[in-house]
Amino acid sequence: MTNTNGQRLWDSLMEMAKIGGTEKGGVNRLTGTDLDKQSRDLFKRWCEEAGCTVTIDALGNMFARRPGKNSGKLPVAIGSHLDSQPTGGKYDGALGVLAGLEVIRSLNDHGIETDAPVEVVNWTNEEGSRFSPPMTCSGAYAGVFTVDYAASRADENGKTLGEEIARIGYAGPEPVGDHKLGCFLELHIEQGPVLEEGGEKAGIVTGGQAQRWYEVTVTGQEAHAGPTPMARRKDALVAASRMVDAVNAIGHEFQPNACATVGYMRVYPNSRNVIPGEVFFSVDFRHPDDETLSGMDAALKTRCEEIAEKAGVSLDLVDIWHCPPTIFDERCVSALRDAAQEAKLPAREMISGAGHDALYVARVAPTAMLFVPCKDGISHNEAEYASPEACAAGAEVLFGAALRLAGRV
Ligand code: HGY
Ligand code: MN
Ligand code: MN
Repeated sequence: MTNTNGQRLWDSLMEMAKIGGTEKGGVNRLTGTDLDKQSRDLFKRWCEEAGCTVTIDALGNMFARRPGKNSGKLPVAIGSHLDSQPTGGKYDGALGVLAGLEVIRSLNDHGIETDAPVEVVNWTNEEGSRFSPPMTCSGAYAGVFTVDYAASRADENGKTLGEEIARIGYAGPEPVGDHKLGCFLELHIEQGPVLEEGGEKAGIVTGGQAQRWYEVTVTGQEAHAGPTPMARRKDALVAASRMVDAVNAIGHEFQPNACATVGYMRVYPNSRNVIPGEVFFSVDFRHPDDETLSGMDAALKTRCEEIAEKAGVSLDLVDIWHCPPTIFDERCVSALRDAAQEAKLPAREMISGAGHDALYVARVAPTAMLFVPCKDGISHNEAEYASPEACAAGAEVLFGAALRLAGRV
């Protein structure tokens, strides 16, 4: 017998996944789009149907509060994000938000009054796909970014996060950061293979690794693909390709644990018979240790400068984001660990390879995360899958941990 209703959670997940659903079974629900609005509207309706009061801050962060006996206490918050990657999966973010709602629904089912209020949170723009960097609005909430910086982040068409959140009607009245939380729990699929390979059903997440993001612009010279001799070319794409190879080499050289990715590239003018004059691309570096990440940073800059010099192109390499390693709060970690034990789930402790809103919320409130396994560890892919049992187990552990932290009257 469980406290939570796994079938209801699964039904809500599948209902939410219809918003921005893709042919391959994933979701494409980018921040500030009409689909983002639809997902927010649905979430808000469900929360209000569950008796919650929903407040929204100026960047669209949504807080759905279930009252506790002691309204003066700061809430136990549970949440994640409803925005997705362009070829995202049904579970990344949505599971954390809807499992939080399931905890609320289950507290209602059992007529449980908690001492502290319990809240469900949807953070704006966790993915950083349309508007970089990621975790922008939980970052602004935590004071890592100014609200103006977050609102000013523009997509490739020049539209800003602030304009788009206002356009969809989710620029709320609450000042960002004013909505204080007693603690924050985030359930997420692991997005890697560790739990599935280890046979565990729960990951008690004790922290997150460090990250650095860069934007690189390589400028050569457009010229005709026919009459221009090879020796006279300033081919921005050839130089950028060597830099991409250098990024990958750095990832392999800084093992164990380093991750290095170029996920986004624009070639200009992108015409078949023109030697590319300009290439813009992203770099995503990660490592659990900040010192080692700094070593990767230095290697990137040295090698890209050497490649540019040799190719006769110019280089503009900009550090756009650094998120140092995060250590989560022991009391929140223990609540999750004990609740997993109570639910008789085989669990392991681990740190998060992916970034999550929890990494920033941890700056201003005691925070911890819970992972559940996803099939083949695949995520940021339309094939992303977590079983109904894994999702239900995650909600059950969240319920137990939230009750421990909020207190039962
Ligand atoms: O990039 C990340 O790790 C997260 O999915 N935004
Ligand atoms: Mn996520
Ligand atoms: Mn993600």
